[in-house]
Amino acid sequence: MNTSYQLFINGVWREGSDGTKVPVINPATEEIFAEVSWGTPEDAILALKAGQKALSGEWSTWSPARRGRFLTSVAAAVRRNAAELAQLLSSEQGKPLHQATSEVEDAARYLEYFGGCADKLTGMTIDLGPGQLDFVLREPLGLTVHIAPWNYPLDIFCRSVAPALAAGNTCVVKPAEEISLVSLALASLFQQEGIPAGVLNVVPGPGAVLGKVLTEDPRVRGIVFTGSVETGRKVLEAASRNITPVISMELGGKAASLVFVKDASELDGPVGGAAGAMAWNAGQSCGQRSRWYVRRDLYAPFLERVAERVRSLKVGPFTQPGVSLGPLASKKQFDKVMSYIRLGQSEGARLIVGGGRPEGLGEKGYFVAPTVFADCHNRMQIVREEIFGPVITVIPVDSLDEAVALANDSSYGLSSEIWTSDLTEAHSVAARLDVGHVTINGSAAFGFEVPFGGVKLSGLGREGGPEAILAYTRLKNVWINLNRK
Ligand code: TXE
Repeated sequence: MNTSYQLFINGVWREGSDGTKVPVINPATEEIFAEVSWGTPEDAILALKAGQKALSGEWSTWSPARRGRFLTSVAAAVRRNAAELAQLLSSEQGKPLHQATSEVEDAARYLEYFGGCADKLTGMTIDLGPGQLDFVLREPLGLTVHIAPWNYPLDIFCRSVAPALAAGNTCVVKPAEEISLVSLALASLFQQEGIPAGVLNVVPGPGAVLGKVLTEDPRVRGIVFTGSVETGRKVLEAASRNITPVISMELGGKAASLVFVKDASELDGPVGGAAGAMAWNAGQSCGQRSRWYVRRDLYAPFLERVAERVRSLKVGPFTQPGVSLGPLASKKQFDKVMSYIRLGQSEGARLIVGGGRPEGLGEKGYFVAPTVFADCHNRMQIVREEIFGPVITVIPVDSLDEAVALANDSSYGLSSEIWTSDLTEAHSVAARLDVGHVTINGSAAFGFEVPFGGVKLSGLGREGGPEAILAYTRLKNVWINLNRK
């Protein structure tokens, strides 16, 4: 495995201009296993200049079909290198290998999906009457900036870079401080497959410093951001300086799951869903079902079965076989989650299982045992705020109307779900949940082919699906006077 990583600017690998190198820590062992060069504001400007210059270089001669074929070839390269990418992702982010492998495949699918969209973009003509011809061109926005988080670094890189490149834009990517190696490894595959210099640039480094430079610059014609609400507000403020379009902002959530199956014999699905909400990415997912509103007659058996299932989850480093969940990605996230666990207890929630470090794993590693809080209510901070860890809250409810009202009583609105065998109930709840994404009888329907994004504080814009790529384009109207003498 490579142990020293550099910035990728204008097709060249380089150190940051002030020579800063930062150690990269394996969150399961707290040991340093690599180092990465960090960029400075000067490096960010170099990347922006390279991206802007590339717009009129060789890249502008590539047909949409060629851009599409290129992205497909990068997808194939990602698959050829899947084992290595997954190993790197697990090493720096902590998720078990099977989850890292699934994320690598997701990254390949985004590249493939938007590669396929590249030559399907069209403009239109508008009939204004005789003597005139009016047509509408669909053009790329230009230089785009992509600020990525650490929870799904490969997946989120590809879900915005792929449509941006498919539509003919150029990109500067700023990965999260904690997790940037996989983004750089991915960039090397783009390079290997022949991306022209400057079309894709990756600048790791301090978010507050680089993020400000990248989002305030007048050369930038589109910004994509995934991260916290607080930083999202800063990005919007910075973008307002030059009225730079914000293509999408995905700012997390506090997804609700409504358990309304017929009786306790149908609890397998929701119990598996609750365990999955804690195990997948150790709960560090924007769509994590963290609030469980359970019909009162199902409440006791649900809690009993979830506790039993959670006790069977194996927590540990990705190097151990059969691990269901790994450590949290960083010390910062570990401290945040542990403080919410303490808060939950002081708020009066009943701890059913978990509640601290798992036993038998020693003192090293940012491990948190899957934690279930029962007897919660909507005024508790653990129910209102995004914890972003393997913690769920469970709340008994007496009716579907009450469950929908409580689910919607949140400043977030990314996604939510219902478990039910009643089709009418399912449709009615889907219509009433104030979120961008609803699932019924399962949580897994996130994907490349479907629009994903939120309402309220969860953000704006949609990633994925056939319309997502349109947000990376702009319309230009052209009118011709056909009667010129
Ligand atoms: O987020 P930040 P953090 C939530 C989750 C998590 C919390 C904090 O609850 O616990 O946010 O995580 C860059 N201008 N989500 O501190 O700061 C930063 O370098 C521009 C949910 O990591 O928002 C990183 O690349 N960019 C979420 C990115 O913003 C700036 C995923 C996100 O970091 C910047 C991640 C600035 N001023 C966290 N300051 C989701 N939606 O899934 C920092 N950054």
